[in-house]
Amino acid sequence: MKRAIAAAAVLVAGAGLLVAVPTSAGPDKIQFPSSWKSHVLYATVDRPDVKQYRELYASSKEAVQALREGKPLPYGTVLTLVQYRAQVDAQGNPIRDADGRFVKGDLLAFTVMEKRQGWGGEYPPELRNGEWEYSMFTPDGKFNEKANFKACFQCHKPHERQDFVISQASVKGGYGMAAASTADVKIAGFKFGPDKLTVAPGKTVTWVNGDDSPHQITVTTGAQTRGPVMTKGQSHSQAFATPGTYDYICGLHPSMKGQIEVK
Ligand code: CU1
Repeated sequence: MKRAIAAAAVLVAGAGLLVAVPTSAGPDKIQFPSSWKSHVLYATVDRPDVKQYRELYASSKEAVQALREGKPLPYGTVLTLVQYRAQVDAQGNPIRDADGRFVKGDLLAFTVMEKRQGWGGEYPPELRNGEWEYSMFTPDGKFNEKANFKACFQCHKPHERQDFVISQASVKGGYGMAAASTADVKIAGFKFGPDKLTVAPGKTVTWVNGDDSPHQITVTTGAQTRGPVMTKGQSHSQAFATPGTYDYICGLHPSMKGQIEVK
């Protein structure tokens, strides 16, 4: 009897703790979505820059519907990004299947974003992603405490208008590419086209992002300049007044390289 009372007291104390202690922000709020295989596969992504093949799962049909309609996702939504190594040939280049897509190799990691009512209030406005939290897990479902969670918030922040879900661009139709006709450099498949461009001094160069993934023009020659993060269909323009050779990369995917020659 004594033991039962003690146990009850512990239970009450535990419940009291849950109520009294304010929730703290952070990845530990998210549990590993062990049933991810039964979630809805809504997109697959080839990532040439890191040689990965990725699958994107949503925890409900309603969440996928909201993505398609460009609406905020329902509370309780869990989006799971499953990252695989892309299979490569003898030269280390990713192998492509009959449809030109990457082929799934070893499982590398899980990255999860989850939205619950009231989450996120602890973050400063410049970092907060609405009511989303992010977490990362190893292939065997263990929490990856070494992950840089701040980077999740920073990278998703420019996608506020699509409820911070970068992959919405791959699901939602109707993204106008009208700006593409004004592009000097088009971005497609994680490549700049052309990757080398020669212009006269004073010319304004316009880049247009045709990828579902965001990109960011970052000129590395001279004083480094970082353009805004471009989501799909967005453009960035920058004038080059002084003759010279200017190297640039994508600030989000530094393996993407390009060059502007001004002469
Ligand atoms: Cu990029």
